[in-house]
Amino acid sequence: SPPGYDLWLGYSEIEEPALLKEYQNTFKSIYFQNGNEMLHAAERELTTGIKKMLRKLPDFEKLRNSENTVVIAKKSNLESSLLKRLAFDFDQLGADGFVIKTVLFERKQVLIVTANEDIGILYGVFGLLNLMQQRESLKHIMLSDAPKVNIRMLNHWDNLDRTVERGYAGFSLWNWQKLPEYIDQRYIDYARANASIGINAVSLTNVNANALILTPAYLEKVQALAKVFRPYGIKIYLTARFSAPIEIGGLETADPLDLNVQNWWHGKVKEIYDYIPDFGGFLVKANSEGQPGPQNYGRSHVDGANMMAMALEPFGGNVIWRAFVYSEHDTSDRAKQAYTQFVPFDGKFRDNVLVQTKNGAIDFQPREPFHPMFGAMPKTPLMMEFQITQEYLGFSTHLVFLPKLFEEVLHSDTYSKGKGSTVAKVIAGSLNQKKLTGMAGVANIGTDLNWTGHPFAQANWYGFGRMAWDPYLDSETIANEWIKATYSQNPNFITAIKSMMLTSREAVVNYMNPLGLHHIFDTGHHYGPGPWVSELSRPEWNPVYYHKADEKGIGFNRTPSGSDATAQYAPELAKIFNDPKTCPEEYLLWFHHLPWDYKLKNGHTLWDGLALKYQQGVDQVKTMIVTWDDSKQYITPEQHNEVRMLLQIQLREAKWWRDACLLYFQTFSKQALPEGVNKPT
Ligand code: GCW
Repeated sequence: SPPGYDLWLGYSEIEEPALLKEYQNTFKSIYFQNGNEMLHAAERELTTGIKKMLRKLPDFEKLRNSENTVVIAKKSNLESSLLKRLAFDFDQLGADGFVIKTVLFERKQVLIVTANEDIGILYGVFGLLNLMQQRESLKHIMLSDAPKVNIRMLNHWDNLDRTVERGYAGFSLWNWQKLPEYIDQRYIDYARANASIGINAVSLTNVNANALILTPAYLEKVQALAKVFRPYGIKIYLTARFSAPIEIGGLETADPLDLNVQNWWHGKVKEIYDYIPDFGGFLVKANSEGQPGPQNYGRSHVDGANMMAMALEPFGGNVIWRAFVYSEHDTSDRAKQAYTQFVPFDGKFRDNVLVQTKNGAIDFQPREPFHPMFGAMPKTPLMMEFQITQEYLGFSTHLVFLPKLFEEVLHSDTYSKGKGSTVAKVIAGSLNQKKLTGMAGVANIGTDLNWTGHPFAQANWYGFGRMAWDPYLDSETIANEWIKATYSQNPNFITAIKSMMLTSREAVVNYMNPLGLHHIFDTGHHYGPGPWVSELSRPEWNPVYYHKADEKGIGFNRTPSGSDATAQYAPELAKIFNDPKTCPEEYLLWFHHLPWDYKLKNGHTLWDGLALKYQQGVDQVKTMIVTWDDSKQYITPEQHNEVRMLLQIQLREAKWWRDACLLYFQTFSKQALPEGVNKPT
């Protein structure tokens, strides 16, 4: 396969002789329970992995016998004597969980992979392959794992013409023209990659939706994809355009309280389930950025979401209703609007509705404080929406390891039930005893040979999946796993590249949006810097709205003397954010408008400190380049070169950000650059 195509499923050969020997002894004779297409998919994956890692294939047996050194079967298929040996409480596994354990059975070591359900076996096999890719000994292995979140989902923003909104890795994978007959191998490999990290849901189409996806001509094609994804435990969701009853249904209205509209959705849902019996449900962007919605008819988000929920309920489907709303008619702080619109509806949504909320209150910035809604809707299943595609983080050109960002958000404390009420607990449902939980990531995947454009952007897909499975995982563990599975087992390489990845997120914050600055991107494409006044009509689409720089100072006052957005957080937090002395400096200008000579904690003035942060970002990219060049010997020249070239662009653009922002802000601060900050060239 072309470079990077295999993602983290390269299954590189085991080189350490002792470990190779151990594995060869372990995998002498494998009993793999026969069964449906899901078990077959799992068995195929194990075969591929073992063949590549061990160079030779052991016997796979369909009949259990005393020679078996590996037993892979559901609990219901294990003999009671073996179960006894295993001594494991299967209740904790649920449907998706698995256990991998080596036991002494009839005087032989037997490695067991077991689960309650087929899907647990699939995840268990990927878990086993992961252990081998991590070069873990299996001699005394005892690993049990189960996901902490129900819906672990990718949101593709793919249009039917195969362009991808905010996509930087080629065109959409979905070849609508050739579907349903032509099944691209990529669909299968995509499903494998997702299953390997536990992703179990995908929404195929852009949230800025085209109603045509709900017509039979397309449903047939979606059905074909569903068939490919099913053995890998992946359910399909579709984006539902709220005005679809008008556009494809011939009705005059899409009013959710209109009986004809309700009937239309009931009929449509039934039709979809005829094609796809395990259809997941709808993902809806309504009354946001010009998309139609219930408010067009004077109805509320609850009216809209519940109307669709009722249609889906009989079939077990869900509505994922997005909370990313802000309006040109609302002149209050944009950061406050979603909370204002949604929090009063807490407890009013039907049971199969999840409200999907972006990690921050503005829009996928390099850094934002967590969205205050996460601490304010205890009666509603809140689903996290992260952006894996790097709309505001240098597209697929800049190396930025996003699990650092995800972790920061998930570890944030909402204080909604006192200290320790983290966002992770809200998402995992443990804080408010939620039965339905979810996490979505806006995909960064396209037709590029390596799927994601930047080879390191693969780590963001990988890391998202791992954190959706377990929101308490830390980013360092994820980086470690990914490097080993993707690049190399060499400890020097791993140490160096891990530290490069872990600093990369702070670097991008520093050279783009330090000290809580946000949305100072060039208008429309959001790639380079553009803090100056833009041509756009809506004030909140104008970067000056966000930084509010003037001769006196810079920043957005969101304290009670300003927009009072801090009041949307728990009182403990609001208090911390309201005082610039206690407000974490990474959020300083998010919450405060401060004079240019305001003293930062390190003693620098705000102007000097800001300039030094921009410089630090540039320097961090320089260090990344040194690290990468020093690691050349551990990878192939091609692997080295592609990232080397990308890092050169990143460095040039980090300087561009620094120079553009500092020159612009300097027109207000009217101060010289401090020592240590390079002058624009
Ligand atoms: O981040 C903004 C993007 C839009 C996107 C929107 C959303 C799909 O600039 O391209 O539209 O958010 O999340 O709905």
